[in-house]
Amino acid sequence: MRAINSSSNINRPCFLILCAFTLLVESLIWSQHQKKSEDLTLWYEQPAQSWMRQALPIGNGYMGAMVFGGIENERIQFNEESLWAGGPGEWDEYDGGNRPKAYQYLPKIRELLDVGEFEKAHQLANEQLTGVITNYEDDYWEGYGAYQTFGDLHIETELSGEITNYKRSLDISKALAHVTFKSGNVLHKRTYFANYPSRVLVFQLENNASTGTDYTIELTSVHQNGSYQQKENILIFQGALENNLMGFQAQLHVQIDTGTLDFNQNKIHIKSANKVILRLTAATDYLNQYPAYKGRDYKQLNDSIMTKAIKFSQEELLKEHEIDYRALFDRVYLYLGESNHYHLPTDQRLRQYHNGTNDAHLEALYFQYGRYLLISSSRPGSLPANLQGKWNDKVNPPWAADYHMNINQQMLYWPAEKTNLSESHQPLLQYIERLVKPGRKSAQSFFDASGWIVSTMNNPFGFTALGWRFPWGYFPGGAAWLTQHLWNHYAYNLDKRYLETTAYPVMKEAAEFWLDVLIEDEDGYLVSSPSYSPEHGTISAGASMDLQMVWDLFTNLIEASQALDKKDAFYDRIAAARKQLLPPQIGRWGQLQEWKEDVDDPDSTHRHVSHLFALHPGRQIDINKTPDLAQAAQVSLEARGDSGTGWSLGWKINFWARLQNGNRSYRLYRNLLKPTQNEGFDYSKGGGTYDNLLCAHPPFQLDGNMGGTAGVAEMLLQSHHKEIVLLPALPDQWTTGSVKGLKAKGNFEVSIDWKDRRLSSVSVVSNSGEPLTLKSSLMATSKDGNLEQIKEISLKTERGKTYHFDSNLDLIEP
Ligand code: FUC
Repeated sequence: MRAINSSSNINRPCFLILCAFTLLVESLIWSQHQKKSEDLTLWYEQPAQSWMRQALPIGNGYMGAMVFGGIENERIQFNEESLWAGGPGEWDEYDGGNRPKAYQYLPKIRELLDVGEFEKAHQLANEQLTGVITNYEDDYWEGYGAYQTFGDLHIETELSGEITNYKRSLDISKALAHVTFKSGNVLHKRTYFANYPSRVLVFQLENNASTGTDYTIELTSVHQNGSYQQKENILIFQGALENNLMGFQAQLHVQIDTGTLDFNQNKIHIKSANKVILRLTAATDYLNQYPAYKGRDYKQLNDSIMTKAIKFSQEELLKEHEIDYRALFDRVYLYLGESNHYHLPTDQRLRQYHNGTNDAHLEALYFQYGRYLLISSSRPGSLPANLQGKWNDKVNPPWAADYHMNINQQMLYWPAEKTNLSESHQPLLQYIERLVKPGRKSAQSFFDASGWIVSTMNNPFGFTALGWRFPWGYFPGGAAWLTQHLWNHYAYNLDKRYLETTAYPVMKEAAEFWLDVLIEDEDGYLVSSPSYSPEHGTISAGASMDLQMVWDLFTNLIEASQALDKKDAFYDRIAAARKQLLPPQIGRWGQLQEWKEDVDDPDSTHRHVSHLFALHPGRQIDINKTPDLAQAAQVSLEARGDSGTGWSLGWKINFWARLQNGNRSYRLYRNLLKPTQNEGFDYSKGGGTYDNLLCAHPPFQLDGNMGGTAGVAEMLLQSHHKEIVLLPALPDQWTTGSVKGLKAKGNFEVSIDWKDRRLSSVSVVSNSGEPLTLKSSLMATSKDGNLEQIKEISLKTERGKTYHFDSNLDLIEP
């Protein structure tokens, strides 16, 4: 009342000015708010002590680097993706691990399984159905190898005066890392980025001291079989791995604005500079070509990269980087709500979050971080991201930082198509094609079968054999699972040429293996034998996961054949075999059976939940289409519990999303974001998240990050069947939000705004002009004001058009 009275005393121009001022202030506050919620920066108030937990990753697909942000002594550890020990260079008789004629023992093993002699079957399989390496005992698997760290840059800065205003940050919306601080009155600013088009890492050191600052830059490496030389302003580190004589070279170009430069062995002394620009590139003679895996002219490659890169200024390289990176990253926007913790550094924020506070912005940041990490570790022309992406500081990293095919490698790429990063999927897709040649030989050696396989562990030298120990090494289904990626690439983008010339032949050969090896059980069902549910239980005949993966592969092939109008004899064979597969079974405690025998232990909380493949990433089990099986999957999932290693939590987020239980997915997402310091292998307490938001298996594994990102996408949008389901697993916490640019099968890009758990608006870009079906389990307000179930809508679309829908999914335009 009083306000109205007093305003009536103000004359009109004053009142208008006041209104305009209020509006301005409000819009400023709002834009600040907006700005904060859009700020995607990880930041810290202290340098990193730990590579694994705190250093910040940057990468251009080919190379990765971890920035520590040290003040007087900065360390930037770097990698080149192909620097691998092992393979043919290490061992003359290397043959991808194959054991010639191992298949001779198959009938005996199957016979033992048939009569229930599991122990004996296991023993024989351990002796004969295993891959060959030369040293099984130590941590380093000779004959297999491991991904290697390349080297480190150490930057020593001459400083005087008190250090203040320190900040270390990584802005993932621009893929830019910064370190800033004051030393006395001198401001120091460092900028780091990884440029993909020019294939260089760029580091800029700036200071505003009146007479500049002295720096010493040192390039070091644990690889001793190398030497340093100077070529103009380039320091070249050239050598060969001692282990397999893989040739490698790094080139570091140094540019200064003022002062002097002096090269001495592996060191560069800089005096009185205000600006130092470092360009770093590295390559090896590795070539992904069976069987030699060698032959790239890496020195020439580096020369041409560096010659071009030094023609560009730092600003030009930065601009090129930002344009290139943002073209991918900006495709998806996510807003899940506000935070009260914008003012906190990321490590503290993570702890606050764990203490139970809400921080929807941190949840969105973690989602986007997965996209950042995928773009940074996987670009067209590069190798696929491995267990640690491209980041590794060891010669003997956990699990060799290899390509693990019984969940990890696939999970790494779950977000690729869904979060609109199809280009980053390409390295995996091309890598899969390259596995076919060595994989044929493995199918032949171990099974006398046609087609191709890859098993639990794979290195970039075509190790497609079964693993060297039973049972964990036994997973010939790796190939069937991988081909799901080829099919998905088609299903999301509808490139028929790709399907016909690339995906279909590789999928077909993967299926040929199964047509050869599946056997009829006593009830006439087709089963695999021996089979093994990854890393759980013992070998048997008819482990559920095998059959679910085969169902998936056969189904994808059937759909591929339909799309290509290829209903030939092979199509008929696949269709008939799919009918004969042992279907998923419901067991004695209502669970989905992990094995053909009803022996699941209700107390097992094992991290692998392989028998739920059919629920996710498969589509054989669906909450609406097969509700009984979905219910059984839920029973199994309840029994496994809500903890697990990093990737296990990631997978469970996706499972619950497919069961349309958003609150449970959300609980698991929170568990994934549990802060941890554990860098070792003790994962009995489960996984979590390090200060740098990298996932702790533990130790660090990138798959959990990607499982988390894919899980959020899965909560917001599903299209595993032809229809698109909007917000299928929206948790209570995300009452109001917005997601833009997620991809759905059928080559659609979908944007959704929602408020108070009701849709506000939906828009769909139809990139291929496919028929569109939309539905949502959310309620809507009907025209007469009642709450009603949103109806399913279907319409024809035209290529290139955008379709806008209102809160009831009624089409507004076009
Ligand atoms: C599989 C998992 C482990 C780990 C390793 C890299 O063997 O069972 O948990 O993730 O891969």
